[in-house]
Formats: sequence, structure tokens, C-alpha cells
Amino acid sequence: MKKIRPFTEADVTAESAFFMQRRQVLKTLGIGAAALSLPTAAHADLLGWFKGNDRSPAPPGKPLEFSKPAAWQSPLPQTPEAKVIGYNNFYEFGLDKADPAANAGSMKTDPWTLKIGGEVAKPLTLDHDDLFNRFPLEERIYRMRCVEAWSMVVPWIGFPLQKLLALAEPTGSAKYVAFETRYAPEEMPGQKDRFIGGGLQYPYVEGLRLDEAMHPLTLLTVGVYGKTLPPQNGAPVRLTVPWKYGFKGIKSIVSITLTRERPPTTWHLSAPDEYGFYANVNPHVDHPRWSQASERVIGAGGILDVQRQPTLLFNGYADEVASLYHGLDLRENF
Ligand SMILES: Nc1nc2c(c(=O)[nH]1)N[C@H]1C(S)=C(S)[C@@H](COP(=O)(O)O)O[C@H]1N2
Ligand SMILES: [Mo]
Repeated sequence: MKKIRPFTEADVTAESAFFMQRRQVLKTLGIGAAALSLPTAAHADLLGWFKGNDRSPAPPGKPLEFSKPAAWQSPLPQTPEAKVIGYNNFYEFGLDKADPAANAGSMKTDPWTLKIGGEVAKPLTLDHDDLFNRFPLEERIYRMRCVEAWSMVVPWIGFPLQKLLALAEPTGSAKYVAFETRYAPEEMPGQKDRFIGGGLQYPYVEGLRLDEAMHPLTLLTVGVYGKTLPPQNGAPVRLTVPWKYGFKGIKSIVSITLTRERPPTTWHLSAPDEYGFYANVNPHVDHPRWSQASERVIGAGGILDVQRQPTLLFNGYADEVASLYHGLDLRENF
């Protein structure tokens, strides 16, 4: 059987190319027009899904109580809320930027269980309410840079991951932290169907070095724009690591495991030459298929209102995080 190249983010990028994308999706998977004309059950499902996008959207989030520490406020213009919650990557719900908002309402996010275990003295479990009550919530206005070369500025709400890890007490053998998204194919059609899910392996997994996970910028995020996260943004809890490409920000997390070895990570598994483990934002290290020197700013305008700006080393957080990578070759460790 012909080996199929997994999708890369670039296969599914510009929101303007809606229909072209769908053709590209099928082409990448090796499905030509002839195959499409065969009305097999699988293809009927697939075409039904593509026509779909008429499912009822998730109800709006609940208002949260949080502080606004001065250190994390920002004069940068924030991306309009409609774009933050309407232009998403969450391949479990489809590949188009509009798919997650249209489809993620099917995911059950309460009750929820987040398990912290592995190389820790005190494994623990948080339930849905613990996510919002166990730690004081803070608003953090962070830059967000997707590896596809677009960017936003987002007012997230959450708590530092370091507080949760401290409770679990990592052992001396803990070197990495592994994260896993919920696996529920009945609720997440992309996990059930390779066509919808872009050929990625599920559940989506991510990882950080322990020192990256303990960094004060690293946030477990439970809200955005003053309210609980909508499902398309990774409800009820997702990771935010603002100096790394967006794909490190794994959504809808059910487990956090401290490990001795570097854990597998989804995009690296799918295309190891294109997506590294570190994924630090770096304008000097291009993606093999496009430049990372600048980025398209997702603003209030439509697709014809294109603003670009230079991309910053570590996404503008070099003063805070460059010391983590002292002596590391950032080109080799991309
Ligand atoms: N489980 C899961 N997490 C994920 C993804 C995904 O497809 N599945 N996409 C990643 C990518 S590529 C990006 S850019 C961010 C997008 O987050 P946002 O939609 O909240 O902006 O989520 C990341 N987390
Ligand atoms: Mo991304």
C-alpha cells in the first residue's frame, strides 16, 4: 500500500482557500476524483461531514473571577474575541479554521478528570471544579504565534503550571512533562476518521522539559476573554507556552505525566523534519517549506486586510526564557 504523507499544518492554512483546501486534503491522502465518485459508505460520511458545519455551537462560557497582575498586562492590541474563538486549530474537530468552533460543542467538558502522575511523590487528580478553584486565577495577555506564520494577542486566564507540579512533588528522576488530550472518538470525529483528523495520531500528545514546564510564563489555561474556555479553544484546560509555536499548546488535557525520557509529541511524530520537540519561536530558523521571519497578524479586518510584522526571537519573551537554552544549538534543536 502506498505510504501516505501525514498532513502538515501548511496543507491546511489559508482561510480564503476553503474549497481548495478540501481538494488538497483529499489529494494529500491520495484520493483522486475517481475514488470520490464512488458512493461508498465511508465517502458518504466524509462528504456529509464536509457539508456539515451546521451543528449547534457551544453555549457561551461562564464568567470567571481573576486578578490582573501588572506583570502580565500588555499594551499590545488584543485580537478580537470573535477571531480568538472562531479561527482555531483543533484537528480533532476538522482541519478548517472554522471547523472547531462549528463542531467542538459535541465534546463533553464537565465532568472532567485531570490526572498528574509519573515521577512524582504525590500523584493527584483534579476534577472540573478544582481546575477553577484550586489555584487563584490570573489574566495573562500573551502573544501567540502559530508555526503557520500567523499570530494573535490573547487575554488568557489560568494559573502557572509550576503551582500544580509543586503540589505533586516531582522526584529527582523527573526530567520531562508529558501531556495528553482527551481521547473520545465518539465526541471527537477527527479521532475516529483519518480524513477529518488530518492523518495525525490520536490522542494528541505534547511535552516540555521540566525546567520549561516550571517556568513562570507556562500557564495552564482555563479561560479566555474573562470567561471559561470555549471547547474550540481547548476546554476545560489547555496549555499555553507563549515563547513556543502554538502547536505546543495542547488542548483539553486529561493527563500530565512526569517522565525520565523525552515524551513523544504529535506534530514531531507526524513530520519530524518539519516540527521539532522544542518548537521555540525563532525568526532565524525557517520551516523547511516557508519562512519564519515574519507573521500575518490576525486582526479585526477580513482576509484582504493583511498586516505582517517581523517575528521576534522566542516570540518576544527572550529576556525571560533565553537562559533556559544557554549552550543549546537552536538550529539543530528546532
Ligand atoms: N489537542 C489538540 N491541541 C492543539 C491542536 C490540535 O489540533 N489538537 N492544535 C494546536 C495548534 S497548531 C495551535 S496553533 C493551537 C491553537 O489554539 P487556539 O485555537 O486556541 O488559538 O492549539 C494547539 N493545540
Ligand atoms: Mo499551530
